[in-house]
Amino acid sequence: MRAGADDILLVVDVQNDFCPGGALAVPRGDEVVPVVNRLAPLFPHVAMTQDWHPPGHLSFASAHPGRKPFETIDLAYGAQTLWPDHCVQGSDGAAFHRGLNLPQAELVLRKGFRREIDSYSAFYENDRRTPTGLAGYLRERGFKRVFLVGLATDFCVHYSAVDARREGFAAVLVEDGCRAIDLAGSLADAMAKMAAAGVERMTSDALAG
Ligand code: VGL
Ligand code: ZN
Repeated sequence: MRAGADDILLVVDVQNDFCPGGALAVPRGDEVVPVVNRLAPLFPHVAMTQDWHPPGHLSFASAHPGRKPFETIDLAYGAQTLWPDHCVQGSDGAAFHRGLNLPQAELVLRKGFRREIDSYSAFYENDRRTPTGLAGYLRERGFKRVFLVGLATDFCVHYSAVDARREGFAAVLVEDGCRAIDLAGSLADAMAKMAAAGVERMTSDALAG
């Protein structure tokens, strides 16, 4: 399988805080870096997302006295998992992994910058209504299919893939280019929801071949 002119690689949240040693480390999250570096040159177009929270973001457990990371609370828009403080705007944790080699990336889309709303998806914030602008960008540029890699499979990659479908794009999860947090069955749940939404699955080897 070869990537064509209508295809774009979307590299989701490959940031220090999601890698070992980071504030919200995804197990073996750094292992996606060589996969992404190998894959990206096979695509004519590459875009990246960057989780980008202001201090005191409402997805942080620290913003809710008495609450702990990984608990769930109800916010105005529904259930929200609470996280350790992570990807604070301008911090080292919010920077891309230093091994990532993507000078050709055409777009860096920041998300989660509104204090009151989290944004797992690259397309919609967690109220599922506030758009980030990515769908319009991709449509205006004529892309038809989005290949997804990055962190974490069961959160930002999952929501982005499902929303790509919702916005009428074909979506392909490059499985070995992702790693999961896997909080209480969230990976199995994410895989089921992506399958139901028509997200295809592929390995990076199938793309390179
Ligand atoms: C993510 C939890 C909180 C992700 C971002 O990139 O998957 N997960 N913020
Ligand atoms: Zn976040």
